[in-house]
Amino acid sequence: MEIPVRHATDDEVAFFDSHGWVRLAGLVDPGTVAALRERATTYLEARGREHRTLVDQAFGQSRDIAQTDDLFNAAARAMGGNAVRLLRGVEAVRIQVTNLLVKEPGEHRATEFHQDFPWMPMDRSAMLTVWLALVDVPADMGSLRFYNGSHRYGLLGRSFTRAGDDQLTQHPWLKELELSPPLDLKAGDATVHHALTVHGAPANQRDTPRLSFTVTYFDADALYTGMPYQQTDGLGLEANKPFDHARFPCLRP
Ligand SMILES: O=C(O)CCC(=O)C(=O)O
Repeated sequence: MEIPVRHATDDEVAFFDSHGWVRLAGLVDPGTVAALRERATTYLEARGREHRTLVDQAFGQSRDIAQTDDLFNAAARAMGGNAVRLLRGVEAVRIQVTNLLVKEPGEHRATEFHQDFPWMPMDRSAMLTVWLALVDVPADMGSLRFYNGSHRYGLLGRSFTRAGDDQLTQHPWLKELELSPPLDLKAGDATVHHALTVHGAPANQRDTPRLSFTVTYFDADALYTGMPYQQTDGLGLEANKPFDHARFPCLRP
Protein backbone atom coordinates (compact mmCIF):
# COMPACT_ATOMS: atom_id res chain seq x y z
CA MET A 1 0.00 0.00 0.00
CA GLU A 2 1.42 3.41 -0.99
CA ILE A 3 0.21 6.67 0.49
CA PRO A 4 0.97 9.92 -1.30
CA VAL A 5 2.73 12.40 0.98
CA ARG A 6 4.11 15.66 -0.35
CA HIS A 7 7.77 16.58 0.06
CA ALA A 8 8.83 19.37 2.40
CA THR A 9 10.08 22.35 0.39
CA ASP A 10 13.55 23.86 0.77
CA ASP A 11 11.98 26.81 2.63
CA GLU A 12 10.25 24.45 5.05
CA VAL A 13 13.52 22.58 5.66
CA ALA A 14 15.30 25.89 6.36
CA PHE A 15 12.49 26.99 8.71
CA PHE A 16 12.72 23.72 10.65
CA ASP A 17 16.49 24.09 10.93
CA SER A 18 16.27 27.58 12.42
CA HIS A 19 13.06 27.28 14.49
CA GLY A 20 13.11 23.61 15.55
CA TRP A 21 9.60 23.08 14.19
CA VAL A 22 7.68 23.63 10.96
CA ARG A 23 4.13 23.45 9.73
CA LEU A 24 3.61 21.25 6.66
CA ALA A 25 0.22 22.30 5.27
CA GLY A 26 -1.59 19.65 3.23
CA LEU A 27 0.97 16.94 3.97
CA VAL A 28 -1.54 14.13 3.45
CA ASP A 29 -4.55 14.26 1.09
CA PRO A 30 -8.12 14.56 2.44
CA GLY A 31 -9.22 11.06 1.29
CA THR A 32 -6.38 9.31 3.10
CA VAL A 33 -6.86 11.44 6.20
CA ALA A 34 -10.58 10.56 6.27
CA ALA A 35 -9.68 6.84 6.19
CA LEU A 36 -7.09 7.28 8.95
CA ARG A 37 -9.57 9.28 11.04
CA GLU A 38 -12.24 6.58 10.80
CA ARG A 39 -9.80 3.93 12.02
CA ALA A 40 -8.41 6.24 14.71
CA THR A 41 -11.86 6.81 16.16
CA THR A 42 -12.42 3.06 16.53
CA TYR A 43 -9.02 2.46 18.15
CA LEU A 44 -9.34 5.37 20.53
CA GLU A 45 -12.80 4.28 21.69
CA ALA A 46 -11.23 0.97 22.77
CA ARG A 47 -8.37 2.56 24.74
CA GLY A 48 -8.18 2.55 28.54
CA ARG A 49 -9.25 5.77 30.23
CA GLU A 50 -7.19 5.59 33.39
CA HIS A 51 -5.41 8.83 34.18
CA ARG A 52 -2.49 7.38 36.05
CA THR A 53 0.36 9.56 34.84
CA LEU A 54 0.82 13.27 34.26
CA VAL A 55 0.92 12.49 30.53
CA ASP A 56 -2.46 10.68 30.74
CA GLN A 57 -3.95 13.87 32.16
CA ALA A 58 -2.86 15.79 29.04
CA PHE A 59 -3.92 13.39 26.29
CA GLY A 60 -4.99 9.80 25.62
CA GLN A 61 -2.81 7.51 23.50
CA SER A 62 -2.95 4.38 21.42
CA ARG A 63 0.75 3.59 21.03
CA ASP A 64 2.49 1.58 18.29
CA ILE A 65 -0.61 1.75 16.13
CA ALA A 66 1.42 1.22 12.92
CA GLN A 67 2.59 -2.19 14.15
CA THR A 68 -0.88 -3.63 13.76
CA ASP A 69 -2.67 -1.36 11.27
CA ASP A 70 -1.54 -1.43 7.64
CA LEU A 71 -2.85 2.04 6.75
CA PHE A 72 -1.08 3.75 9.65
CA ASN A 73 2.01 1.69 8.85
CA ALA A 74 1.92 2.89 5.23
CA ALA A 75 1.45 6.50 6.40
CA ALA A 76 4.37 6.25 8.84
CA ARG A 77 6.63 4.87 6.13
CA ALA A 78 5.51 7.42 3.55
CA MET A 79 6.28 10.36 5.87
CA GLY A 80 9.81 9.07 6.59
CA GLY A 81 11.36 10.74 3.53
CA ASN A 82 10.55 14.15 4.99
CA ALA A 83 12.16 13.16 8.29
CA VAL A 84 15.39 12.37 6.45
CA ARG A 85 15.19 15.71 4.65
CA LEU A 86 14.55 17.69 7.84
CA LEU A 87 17.23 16.11 10.02
CA ARG A 88 20.50 17.64 8.87
CA GLY A 89 23.14 15.13 7.77
CA VAL A 90 20.91 12.10 8.27
CA GLU A 91 20.78 9.52 5.46
CA ALA A 92 18.17 7.15 6.84
CA VAL A 93 15.78 7.08 9.79
CA ARG A 94 14.15 4.49 11.97
CA ILE A 95 10.64 4.76 13.39
CA GLN A 96 10.85 5.10 17.17
CA VAL A 97 7.12 5.09 17.89
CA THR A 98 3.78 5.67 16.22
CA ASN A 99 0.86 6.93 18.24
CA LEU A 100 -2.72 8.11 18.08
CA LEU A 101 -3.37 11.03 20.38
CA VAL A 102 -6.69 12.34 21.61
CA LYS A 103 -7.31 15.45 23.68
CA GLU A 104 -10.89 15.39 24.89
CA PRO A 105 -12.64 18.58 25.94
CA GLY A 106 -13.25 18.57 29.70
CA GLU A 107 -11.20 15.38 30.23
CA HIS A 108 -7.65 16.45 29.36
CA ARG A 109 -5.62 19.43 30.52
CA ALA A 110 -3.06 21.48 28.66
CA THR A 111 0.09 19.61 27.59
CA GLU A 112 2.86 21.17 29.66
CA PHE A 113 5.92 22.50 27.88
CA HIS A 114 8.55 19.77 27.58
CA GLN A 115 11.27 18.25 25.41
CA ASP A 116 10.87 14.71 24.06
CA PHE A 117 14.51 13.66 24.02
CA PRO A 118 15.45 13.53 27.74
CA TRP A 119 13.80 10.09 28.02
CA MET A 120 15.46 8.51 25.02
CA PRO A 121 18.14 5.78 25.02
CA MET A 122 19.81 6.99 21.80
CA ASP A 123 23.38 8.31 21.69
CA ARG A 124 22.44 11.28 19.48
CA SER A 125 19.53 13.68 19.36
CA ALA A 126 18.71 13.70 15.63
CA MET A 127 15.05 12.87 16.17
CA LEU A 128 11.75 14.49 15.29
CA THR A 129 8.02 13.95 15.52
CA VAL A 130 5.47 14.47 12.76
CA TRP A 131 2.14 15.43 14.35
CA LEU A 132 -0.56 14.91 11.71
CA ALA A 133 -3.98 16.47 12.35
CA LEU A 134 -6.73 13.91 11.65
CA VAL A 135 -9.49 16.50 12.18
CA ASP A 136 -9.44 20.26 11.71
CA VAL A 137 -7.52 21.49 14.77
CA PRO A 138 -8.09 25.18 15.41
CA ALA A 139 -5.64 26.69 17.87
CA ASP A 140 -8.10 26.58 20.75
CA MET A 141 -8.60 22.84 20.23
CA GLY A 142 -4.96 22.37 21.20
CA SER A 143 -2.56 22.58 18.26
CA LEU A 144 1.04 22.51 19.45
CA ARG A 145 3.06 25.63 20.36
CA PHE A 146 6.85 25.71 20.22
CA TYR A 147 9.65 27.85 21.67
CA ASN A 148 11.47 29.00 18.54
CA GLY A 149 15.09 27.90 18.50
CA SER A 150 14.87 26.01 21.80
CA HIS A 151 16.36 22.93 20.05
CA ARG A 152 19.69 24.76 20.13
CA TYR A 153 20.00 24.60 23.94
CA GLY A 154 20.66 20.88 24.37
CA LEU A 155 19.04 18.69 26.98
CA LEU A 156 16.97 20.71 29.44
CA GLY A 157 15.80 17.82 31.60
CA ARG A 158 12.79 15.60 32.01
CA SER A 159 9.22 16.77 32.49
CA PHE A 160 6.11 14.77 33.51
CA THR A 161 8.00 13.18 36.43
CA ARG A 162 6.52 15.34 39.19
CA ALA A 163 4.20 18.34 39.55
CA GLY A 164 5.81 21.61 38.50
CA ASP A 165 8.56 20.17 36.29
CA ASP A 166 7.43 21.72 33.02
CA GLN A 167 10.24 23.40 31.13
CA LEU A 168 9.13 26.99 31.83
CA THR A 169 9.18 26.39 35.57
CA GLN A 170 12.56 24.66 35.39
CA HIS A 171 14.01 27.24 32.96
CA PRO A 172 12.18 30.60 33.17
CA TRP A 173 14.71 32.07 30.68
CA LEU A 174 12.91 30.13 27.93
CA LYS A 175 10.29 32.91 27.97
CA GLU A 176 12.92 35.15 26.36
CA LEU A 177 12.55 33.01 23.23
CA GLU A 178 9.68 33.68 20.87
CA LEU A 179 6.66 31.39 21.20
CA SER A 180 5.28 30.12 17.88
CA PRO A 181 1.91 31.59 16.88
CA PRO A 182 -1.34 29.76 17.62
CA LEU A 183 -1.87 27.52 14.58
CA ASP A 184 -5.19 26.67 12.98
CA LEU A 185 -4.55 23.30 11.33
CA LYS A 186 -6.73 21.60 8.73
CA ALA A 187 -7.07 17.81 8.72
CA GLY A 188 -4.06 16.58 6.73
CA ASP A 189 -1.81 19.44 7.89
CA ALA A 190 1.10 18.48 10.13
CA THR A 191 3.52 20.15 12.45
CA VAL A 192 6.97 18.66 12.86
CA HIS A 193 9.14 19.28 15.91
CA HIS A 194 12.69 18.34 16.80
CA ALA A 195 13.04 16.14 19.91
CA LEU A 196 14.95 18.96 21.66
CA THR A 197 12.35 21.64 20.85
CA VAL A 198 10.35 22.76 23.87
CA HIS A 199 6.68 22.32 23.00
CA GLY A 200 3.26 22.09 24.61
CA ALA A 201 -0.42 22.59 23.82
CA PRO A 202 -3.41 24.29 25.44
CA ALA A 203 -6.43 22.30 26.63
CA ASN A 204 -9.15 21.56 24.10
CA GLN A 205 -11.73 24.33 24.40
CA ARG A 206 -13.95 23.04 21.59
CA ASP A 207 -16.68 20.45 22.07
CA THR A 208 -15.20 17.68 19.89
CA PRO A 209 -12.01 15.61 20.43
CA ARG A 210 -8.65 16.70 19.04
CA LEU A 211 -7.35 13.71 17.05
CA SER A 212 -3.83 13.31 15.69
CA PHE A 213 -1.43 10.65 14.44
CA THR A 214 2.20 11.05 15.43
CA VAL A 215 5.34 9.36 14.19
CA THR A 216 8.72 9.84 15.81
CA TYR A 217 11.78 9.16 13.64
CA PHE A 218 15.43 9.05 14.63
CA ASP A 219 18.78 8.79 12.89
CA ALA A 220 19.23 5.17 11.76
CA ASP A 221 22.92 5.43 12.75
CA ALA A 222 22.06 6.18 16.39
CA LEU A 223 23.46 3.69 18.90
CA TYR A 224 21.55 2.25 21.85
CA THR A 225 22.93 3.61 25.13
CA GLY A 226 21.34 0.98 27.38
CA MET A 227 19.53 3.64 29.43
CA PRO A 228 16.43 2.10 31.04
CA TYR A 229 13.33 2.94 29.01
CA GLN A 230 10.04 1.04 29.01
CA GLN A 231 9.89 0.67 25.23
CA THR A 232 13.39 -0.73 24.75
CA ASP A 233 13.93 -2.71 27.98
CA GLY A 234 13.84 -6.45 27.32
CA LEU A 235 14.13 -6.25 23.53
CA GLY A 236 17.63 -7.70 23.55
CA LEU A 237 19.24 -4.53 22.16
CA GLU A 238 22.98 -4.27 22.78
CA ALA A 239 24.54 -1.10 24.15
CA ASN A 240 26.69 0.77 21.62
CA LYS A 241 25.05 -1.02 18.69
CA PRO A 242 22.41 0.34 16.27
CA PHE A 243 18.69 -0.31 16.81
CA ASP A 244 18.61 -3.31 14.46
CA HIS A 245 15.25 -4.67 15.53
CA ALA A 246 11.85 -5.10 13.86
CA ARG A 247 10.39 -2.58 16.33
CA PHE A 248 12.52 0.14 14.70
CA PRO A 249 12.09 -0.24 10.94
CA CYS A 250 14.74 1.55 8.91
CA LEU A 251 13.56 3.90 6.14
CA ARG A 252 16.07 4.92 3.47
CA PRO A 253 14.71 7.21 0.73
O1 LIG B 1 -0.35 16.39 21.38
C1 LIG B 1 0.08 16.88 22.42
O2 LIG B 1 -0.61 17.62 23.15
C2 LIG B 1 1.51 16.65 22.81
C3 LIG B 1 2.22 15.78 21.84
C4 LIG B 1 3.69 15.75 22.06
O3 LIG B 1 4.21 16.27 23.02
C5 LIG B 1 4.53 15.09 21.07
O4 LIG B 1 4.00 14.53 20.10
O5 LIG B 1 5.78 15.13 21.24
